[in-house]
Amino acid sequence: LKPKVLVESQIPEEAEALIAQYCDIYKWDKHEPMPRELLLEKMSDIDGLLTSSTKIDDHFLDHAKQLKVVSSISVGYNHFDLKAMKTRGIMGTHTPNVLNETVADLAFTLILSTARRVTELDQYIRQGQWQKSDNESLFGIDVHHAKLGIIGMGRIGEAIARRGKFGFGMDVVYYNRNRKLETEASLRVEYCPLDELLSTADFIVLMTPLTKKTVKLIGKREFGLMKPTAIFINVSRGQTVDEAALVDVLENGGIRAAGLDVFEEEPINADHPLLKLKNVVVLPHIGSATHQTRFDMAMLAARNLTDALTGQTPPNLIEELK
Ligand code: 8YV
Repeated sequence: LKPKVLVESQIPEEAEALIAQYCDIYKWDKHEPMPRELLLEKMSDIDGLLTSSTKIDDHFLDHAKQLKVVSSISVGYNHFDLKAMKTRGIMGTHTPNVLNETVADLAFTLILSTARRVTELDQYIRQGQWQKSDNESLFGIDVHHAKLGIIGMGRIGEAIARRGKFGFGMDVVYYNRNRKLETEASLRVEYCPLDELLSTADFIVLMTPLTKKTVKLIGKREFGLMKPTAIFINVSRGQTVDEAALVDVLENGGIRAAGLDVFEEEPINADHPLLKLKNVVVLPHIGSATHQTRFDMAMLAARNLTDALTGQTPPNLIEELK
């Protein structure tokens, strides 16, 4: 008898075919997320779940008595209650590495588009405001040779640092829970205490995972330390930032601009005050969303799932669950 798998996310045929070699698949193939009630009902005889963001907590696990593994198509796993999973011996896997360069590209997209006001000026043309003469009111700031401060120097942070250092000649500093001496040597970047980074960087990129310790890591006090010319970029999780404080500081000219791929609540409400601000560039959580990278992530998640269900150690078992 094959193990039963619930595939809750949209995945490519190739990933499905890989899973089908070893498992019986129940597939949710609608675009909207599977309703929680239906999901809980389905979980009663499921051995493995393939998901992207479903919250795995005690309540969920109470409905999933057969469950052995949750394989997430994401590098972040803040939707996993690690304690609940560990207590019950449930494996959890994620998809690191394959998205590093893609997410770093997106971070730079936000850096460049906030600095050079790309979305604002795109609107300016579309609204028929382009006059013949060049005009100082359209000017932006330089990215090249500016100071880049990266908060969270993991694999993606390093890919961002490399672009900044070697692509744009930036002065790159980072803050991380622990120092990364090898990274400092290979990328020629410097460790910097958080407050000093906040008060000196021209571009501040938040790239930390969301954990109990990083909830609202950047709030009123931290925004207050930033230079009025600073640009703040968030490509991690919305909850790492106090969004109300961000709105405040942007409205009051406390910083120059913000580039955001993530929000406290997703999808963000179309009436949200952030969306009224010209100096904010927003994207709908697409950091890893290229065809190739999402394909690679789905294949890796499928591999993690099938390995776990065929008695092998999946390649990307979450560290805290080992
Ligand atoms: C995920 C992400 O695809 O990997 C992550 O942690 O944020 C994205 O790449 C997304 O979370 C899926 O919902």
